Amino acid sequence: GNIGKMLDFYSQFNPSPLSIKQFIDFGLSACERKSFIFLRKELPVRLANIMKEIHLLPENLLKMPSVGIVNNLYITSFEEIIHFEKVDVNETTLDKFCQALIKIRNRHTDVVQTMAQGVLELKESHDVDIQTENSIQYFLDRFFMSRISIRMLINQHTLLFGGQLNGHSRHVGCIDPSCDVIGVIKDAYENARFLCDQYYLASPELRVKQHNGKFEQKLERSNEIRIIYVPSHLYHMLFELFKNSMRAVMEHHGCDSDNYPPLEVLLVRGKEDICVKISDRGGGIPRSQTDHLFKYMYSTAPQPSKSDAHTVPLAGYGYGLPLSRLYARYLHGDIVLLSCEGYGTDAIIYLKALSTEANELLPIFNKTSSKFYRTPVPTADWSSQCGGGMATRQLSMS
Ligand code: W6P
Repeated sequence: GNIGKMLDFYSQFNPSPLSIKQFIDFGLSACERKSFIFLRKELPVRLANIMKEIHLLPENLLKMPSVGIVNNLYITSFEEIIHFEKVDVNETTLDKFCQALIKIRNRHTDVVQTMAQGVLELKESHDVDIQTENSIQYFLDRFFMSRISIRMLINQHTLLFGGQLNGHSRHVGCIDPSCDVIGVIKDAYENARFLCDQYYLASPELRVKQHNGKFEQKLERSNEIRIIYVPSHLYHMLFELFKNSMRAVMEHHGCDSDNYPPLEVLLVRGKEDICVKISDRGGGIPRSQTDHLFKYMYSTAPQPSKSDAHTVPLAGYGYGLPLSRLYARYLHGDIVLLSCEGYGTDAIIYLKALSTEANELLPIFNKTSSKFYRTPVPTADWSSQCGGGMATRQLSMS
């Protein structure tokens, strides 16, 4: 049908990744018309690229009701945006466009949960082989990354031009050009600690150290570490990692202990990287488990019961760690876990120190994309005796 043709058309184009510097420049020159012209093409391109990929999912997953729901949301939103393809640009159009974006953002609020539900539906109805699991991992990383990027574009446009301008704030849309990293660390810690106290009636303390390599080299006048970043993304990563560390410490030391080892955070600014290392003495995890913590299929816990009103669905689904890593990777950073089993775990957030290197990382669809969904599990070319021990662990406090 017509929608199919439009999808074919827009999926031919590669998404245009922006750098954080471009986001800022766009925001400061603040031309709503320019933003509109860019987005009415770029949003359909990003939507079409990922919608094409939905159809490459393993057939069994594609048939799950929740995946159908998500697919329909995307179709509706795609259609709403391409309505703006050939309209003349006046005040009314710009206002309608803003309203449409807000409606689309609200429509897609629960997509992560719905997708997680789809994965559960698959697990409950089929045996999932390794190849299917790999395809799902590959897809969800790309799908959620696409979603992060689309929401970023929508947020920037609606915050800059949606009427409620906040002239007093230094923020440019959702970007803080002088983001106080220590401030975000303390904020995320306090909120994770609040949950931890509710759950365990105690919580580990926080110790923070910072080292500004650029200050040391006299490249900066202040040793305060401020970066150009999206504070909400940084908060999301830190909050998730703090919850995991706190949980590990509380479980490892028993709730009747009155002396929990503190969480130690080291914040470092180098020439190229900003590192935030969170060290816990929560007993660590076996090396064989660390990669699994980022897998959607391992972390998908059974649906929290409706009676358990305190359960936060996302935490219950356990997509916190893989999503946090995507937030880091979105602007070419990363999250790495290093554990010493029997002692504790270091979680490191890497961010780009230079706003010129902090470009969006976007999945692109092309006609060879399907090969990634058909790639067989490679045959072993190293000897091995061990099978896959697959203990599932629910990591997030909910
Ligand atoms: C653990 C397991 C984990 C995951 C992520 C972050 C910190 C920690 N600590 O024991």
